[in-house]
Amino acid sequence: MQRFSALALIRHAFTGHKTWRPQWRSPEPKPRYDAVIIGGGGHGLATAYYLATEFGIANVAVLEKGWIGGGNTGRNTTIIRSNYLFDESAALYDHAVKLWEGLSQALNYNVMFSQRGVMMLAHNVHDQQSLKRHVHANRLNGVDNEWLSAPAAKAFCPPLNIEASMRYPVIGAALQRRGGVARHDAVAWGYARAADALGVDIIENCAVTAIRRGVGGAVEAVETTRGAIETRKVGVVAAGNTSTVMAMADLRMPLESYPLQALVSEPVKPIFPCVVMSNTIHAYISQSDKGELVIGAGTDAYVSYTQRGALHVPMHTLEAICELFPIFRRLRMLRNWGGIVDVTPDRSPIIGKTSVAGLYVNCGWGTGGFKATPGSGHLFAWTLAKDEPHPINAPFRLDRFRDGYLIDEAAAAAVAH
Ligand code: FAD
Ligand code: PYC
Repeated sequence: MQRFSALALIRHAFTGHKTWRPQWRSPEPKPRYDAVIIGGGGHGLATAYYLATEFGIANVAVLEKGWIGGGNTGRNTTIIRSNYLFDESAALYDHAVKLWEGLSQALNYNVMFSQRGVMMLAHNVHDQQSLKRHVHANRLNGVDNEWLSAPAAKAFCPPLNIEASMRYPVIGAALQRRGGVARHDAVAWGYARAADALGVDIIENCAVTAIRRGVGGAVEAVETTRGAIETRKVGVVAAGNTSTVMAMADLRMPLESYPLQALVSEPVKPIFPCVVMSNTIHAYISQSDKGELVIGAGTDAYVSYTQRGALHVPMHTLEAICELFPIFRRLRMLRNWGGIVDVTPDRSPIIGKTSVAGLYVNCGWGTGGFKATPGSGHLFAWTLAKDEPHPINAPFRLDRFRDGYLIDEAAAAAVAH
């Protein structure tokens, strides 16, 4: 005769789960996976990789509604830097830069990380004061950053226009030499291949549609377009879509989703040696190894879930690029696209536990999470494995918005938006 626990019967009566099973008095059956990661972008795949390599947890599934790297990971302008103002942020992003420095070797996959330097331009006294403040704060935190005069900035990046007659003349720049770029697809593929080899299941075309919770509200499974999957730990890493996924567990997130755009030119011979960003006149640019100039535009002014944005946004960026680099005026643009970024009120990410047992979240990277990919994956894996944050991600907890402990990194992280 089957015997049911009273709790199981009550749960069935109140939740009406379609796949309810008799609860034997013997121990609960082991769930299918030790952990499920929702989102097969760089951050999700890196999380699975570090769960397997650092914490010996390889019985993990990464669920991706489209194809791996098809979200922001494959849509960004790949700028990597750690020149953030606040101590918490500098520690977070520099943790990532240090992992980038050994990533191709660790994954045995060339992610084409190139530390060619990231230069941020100053166009007025306010920019100069703000960027110098960053230089000093970074150096106190052991993060490299240096101030360049306008002629020194031009020597570092010869196509740069430093004519005093410009509408927004360049009066100096902050240079982080350890900053640079990487190949975005390769980051997703490298982590995926390495995680797969360690036993992680990566399941594409598998959208999560519900998060099922059991006794006490703890996570017990996810429902997907390919069936239900049992697990007691779910990590949500679904940039741009975080609010909709978290709503499946009845959690409201302090996030807004915006389209952010980028574009590339026709390929040309190597001409642009570094990364240049101008927050004030809204432009950032580098050259990919294929030869295309990679140009970042801004976010739309209002929220949306479309992976495209308004045309006037990249047009405005191109005006700024032509003024800063007149040599590019006759280049043709090949294509433009958008991605959905989710933005917190203090422009800093959220990496941590939630009020739902077994549910963890990693989001809010806004316009700047590509550079964080290895660090984010490593810290999120730690948090999932130990059920507590690493000291580096402890300040980035979700409930900081409840008690007002805001990091407020907007000035450094919001780039040209
Ligand atoms: P994603 O790669 O977006 O992965 C999330 C995945 O979750 C997606 O693949 C999505 O399909 C999946 N998903 C969503 N919902 C579900 C569901 N219900 N079920 C299953 N899967 C789901 N950052 C920088 O540091 N430097 C830059 O230069 C830079 N430039 C940028 C330029 C643009 C145009 C854009 C759009 C972003 C830029 N960023 C930049 C930001 C950066 O791209 C992101 O912060 C980062 O890539 C986020 O990585 P991710 O792995 O969290 O997200
Ligand atoms: O965070 O460096 C950055 C960045 C550049 C473009 C978009 N984000």
